[in-house]
Amino acid sequence: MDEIGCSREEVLSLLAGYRARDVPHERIFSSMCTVPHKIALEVHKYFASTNLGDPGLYPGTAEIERRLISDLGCLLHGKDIGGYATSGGTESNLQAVRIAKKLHPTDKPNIVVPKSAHFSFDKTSDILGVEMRMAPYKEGSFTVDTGKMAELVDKNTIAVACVAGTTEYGVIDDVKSVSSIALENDIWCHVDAAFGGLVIPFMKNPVPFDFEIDGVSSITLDPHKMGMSTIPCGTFLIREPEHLKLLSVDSPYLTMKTSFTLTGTRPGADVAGAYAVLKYLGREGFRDIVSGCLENTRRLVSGMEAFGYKKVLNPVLNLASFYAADIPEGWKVSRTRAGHMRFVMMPHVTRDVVETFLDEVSRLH
Ligand code: 0PR
Repeated sequence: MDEIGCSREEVLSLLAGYRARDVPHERIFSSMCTVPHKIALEVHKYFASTNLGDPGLYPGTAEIERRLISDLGCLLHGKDIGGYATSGGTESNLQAVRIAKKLHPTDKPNIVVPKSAHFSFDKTSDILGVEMRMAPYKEGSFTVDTGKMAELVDKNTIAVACVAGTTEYGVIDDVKSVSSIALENDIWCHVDAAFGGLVIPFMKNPVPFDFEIDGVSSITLDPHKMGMSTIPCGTFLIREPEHLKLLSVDSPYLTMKTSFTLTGTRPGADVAGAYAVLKYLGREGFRDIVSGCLENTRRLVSGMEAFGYKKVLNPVLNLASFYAADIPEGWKVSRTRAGHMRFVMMPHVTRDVVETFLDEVSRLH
């Protein structure tokens, strides 16, 4: 750190230089985050100094968090759903397993997750000392084989999890069958809808994946993905709010005397921004955005097929995958563990972006 500070202009120009090295969003197909909605950005600044870790000091911002959770809970067919705003899907998944562990004390706890489970479950397993058992895919699909999943459950299983909008292929597990396994064994059922939670409800004829299904205990849904909030904003939604108390520790000198969240200091800015996006767009606005992303996904697939690239599956959500493809210079496309090219068709991937990309691909031939 320098002894003497710089001028505002110097600082801004220094930082702008670093920012210019980042990949522009118009070239990013590999991210589940996107350019925040303009209303989220505006609100973020206004709430920048708020800390939800001490909600008694910010009762207004705390009320926004409650409304965010309640609105998302309703969207996911819940009644009086509990929860809180997390730092993202990783924290929400971890908290679900923490609760399951408290509910089912055993010497050698295990969780059964699909092969598609996000790597946050590996972290969860490591941190909590809970064995992670991976259920394979159903033959010819990228969704979990629920029969094999049931076979992996034993007396030490504390939870089963499934994914609604998998990270790699954007497919949706059979949540109903997974929740039946949970109900039969009287264990926790967690649905990781970090990505799909703000896509599936806005599709035509959405498949059931949420609190509408009896056995579902908790859901991860990230506004910082398809909710176009500023980063970081995840949510952890829980059917029985009382269960959050299992995570409570004393926080005697704060305005709240107990704390069940994982982090202490928690930003209110992204939470207010996420709520602003919900209010501003409404269900209608989200339906438009989702339908645009799905349309662009179909356009990418048909464009790539025209060049002879084979899709791995018919896209379910706004995520496309191909067996192999030549990618023009400067574009960011990721590969799945199986080596497939993966395109996440976020709101920043506009029709123009898709056409520019396809045009550049055409010039490779
Ligand atoms: N659950 C699912 C289904 C996810 O896809 C992700 C992250 C998580 C949980 C964890 O969420 P947090 O990262 O918020 O803790 N999915 C993306 C991924 O790993 C995250 C991401 C976003 C990665 C933007 C890269 C990127 O540029 O692919």
